[in-house]
Amino acid sequence: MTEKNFYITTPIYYPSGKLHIGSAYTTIACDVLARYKRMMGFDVHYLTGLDEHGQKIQQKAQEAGISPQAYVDGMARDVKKLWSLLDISYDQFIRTTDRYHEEAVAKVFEKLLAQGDIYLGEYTGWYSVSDEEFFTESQLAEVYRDENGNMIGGVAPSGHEVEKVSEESYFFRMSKYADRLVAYYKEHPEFIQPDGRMNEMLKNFIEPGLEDLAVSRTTYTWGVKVPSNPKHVIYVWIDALMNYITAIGYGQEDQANFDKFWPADIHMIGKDILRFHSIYWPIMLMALDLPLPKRLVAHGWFVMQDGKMSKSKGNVVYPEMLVERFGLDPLRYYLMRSLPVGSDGTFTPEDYVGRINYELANDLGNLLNRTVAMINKYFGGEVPAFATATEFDADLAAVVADNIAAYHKQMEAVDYPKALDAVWTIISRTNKYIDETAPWVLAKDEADRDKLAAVMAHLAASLRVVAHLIQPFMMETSNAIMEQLGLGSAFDLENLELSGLPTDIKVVAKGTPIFPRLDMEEEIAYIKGQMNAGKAPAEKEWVPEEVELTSSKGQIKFDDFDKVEIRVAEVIEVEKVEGSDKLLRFRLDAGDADHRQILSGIAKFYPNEQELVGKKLQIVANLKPRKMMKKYVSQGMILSAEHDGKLAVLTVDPSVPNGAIIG
Ligand code: ME8
Repeated sequence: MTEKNFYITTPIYYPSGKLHIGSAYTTIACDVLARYKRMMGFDVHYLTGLDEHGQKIQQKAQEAGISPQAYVDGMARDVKKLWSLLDISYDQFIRTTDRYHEEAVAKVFEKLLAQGDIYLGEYTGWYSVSDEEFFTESQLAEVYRDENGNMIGGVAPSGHEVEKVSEESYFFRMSKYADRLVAYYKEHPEFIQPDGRMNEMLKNFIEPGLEDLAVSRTTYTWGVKVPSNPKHVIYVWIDALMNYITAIGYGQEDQANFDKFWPADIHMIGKDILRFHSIYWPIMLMALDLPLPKRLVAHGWFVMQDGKMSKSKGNVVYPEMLVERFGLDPLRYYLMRSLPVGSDGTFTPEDYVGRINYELANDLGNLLNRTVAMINKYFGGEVPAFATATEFDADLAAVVADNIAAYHKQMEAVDYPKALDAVWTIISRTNKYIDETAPWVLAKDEADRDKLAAVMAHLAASLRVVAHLIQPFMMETSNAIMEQLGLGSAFDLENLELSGLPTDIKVVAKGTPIFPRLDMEEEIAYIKGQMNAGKAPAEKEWVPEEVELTSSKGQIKFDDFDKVEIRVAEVIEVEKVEGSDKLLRFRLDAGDADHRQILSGIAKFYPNEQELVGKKLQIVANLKPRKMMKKYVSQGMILSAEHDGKLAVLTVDPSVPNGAIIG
């Protein structure tokens, strides 16, 4: 007996920004397949994770003013939170900063070096930090030249600028494996899907001659170091691709999962990263003498009507907003139904709300409502046993059977729009069946009682089929349908048939709508408003929500901080306070009508206090005045920093006017 194991992976995401609905697509798409395969009796291993090394992450962390590790830790928490919101049923979450992964990557690199697949050389080329990718001149979307025609820069296809990089680098002998790769493509035409993409890879990258790939960098440090030459950091793509095997134990003591699950059944990826997965990754595996993954599925992108999603355009849609407003199922449904295999899909708020109203609330929701209501009305809630009695039954049964088969075929092909089309064909046919059989007419005549019973059974049976088929896509809706039909959670997708309706079931006494009808205009306006709210790029710039910043006090909200008024104040006079060896009494010009007085306990740090006269200090200006030493009112607080037993008042540049607000 062949083992029914199934290993599916998403790309590991760069934790370099908040994930939008486009980036969430791949992960939901894999989740659907993982759930489908589990229902079909497979032992599934679903891997996802984060690609945490590289220059881009190092830069992002720097911008956020925190260490790369703190940055990626925060991001990993945020991403896991999002996957939990989207109910992603992953079995494993790998982070390339996980120790086991780093160790295995270093080990493999040394192995490839020792066997001569990797060698040391000199690299000069054009590098895009944002893409973490080198480009040849011909691969660039735009090339900048000086007046003599020499290339001085350019723009990658992604729109990011490239910079010239010249450094000592290790190279991978990709060229050595080119013929073997081409032969593999020929023997395995199913290796890259959708069709056509394999040719694209051959034409654009392999036939022009596969260049050796620079696989180390010396210009940054955030990555896995080459053990025998630690000034080199392993190129982030080599590091990242290896996650698919290190996650399941390759190069480690316990290889049980590797033996069980490798080669992967599917690497699901976006079209932009197909080159890495279809050329470099197979070659790395060949060099390691490992079998290649069975299938690469490269999907298109979600774009907006005005092009790619981008914060500066103000057209980015975040999954959290859609889930909060409309629930999870519509989002999963919309994304899986709207992206045709192999091409890009356009997200529009109109389409989003439209699909909820027409396909989910009308087609599916109404069918359930009517069915539950009629079974209650005509049979006291008890679902009649499945039987054939009307002239329309056979056609309904045929349509259901055909579309169950079509559904399975499309699920295997990872063509979700077509799989869902098959389900909606069943739904429409069933709605039509209600019109054809007109149960309200049958109910009038006792002689038609058997027919009426058969119609009710067919409706329940058809909805049961639908609940099964949508389960991998919309868990909550599927469960709700089963619940309302009185079927609990007795799923059996493997043996699904219309006639498989269990006997002795009872629908709920009162069905609840699974999708409320939406006010189209209002909801479209809502989504558009939320998209525009993200327009100001600075405001939406991502900082991990939960980074552990060092602070001796608890966190406060911005509003709390905003209550404090800090101002520039010039020292006009200062003197020691009689009877206290701690206090100094200041007269300050803080832009008020009159000078103000502040007492500050810093005397022992400024034995020669007169040196402070004329300095511009920072004071808390709106602190409630308080009486000190019984006779002096202190009207604020002077800010200072204490460190290693020393103290310094905080000064500002003399050019800043007295009273200027600091914030
Ligand atoms: O590429 N529509 O990570 P990533 C659909 N770290 N898919 C989209 C999309 C959109 N608008 N935007 C992004 C990386 N994606 C590497 C992977 S794997 C060893 C290393 C998809 O965070 C994109 O195509 O840039 C890719 O599949 C995934 O999101 C992660 O992209």
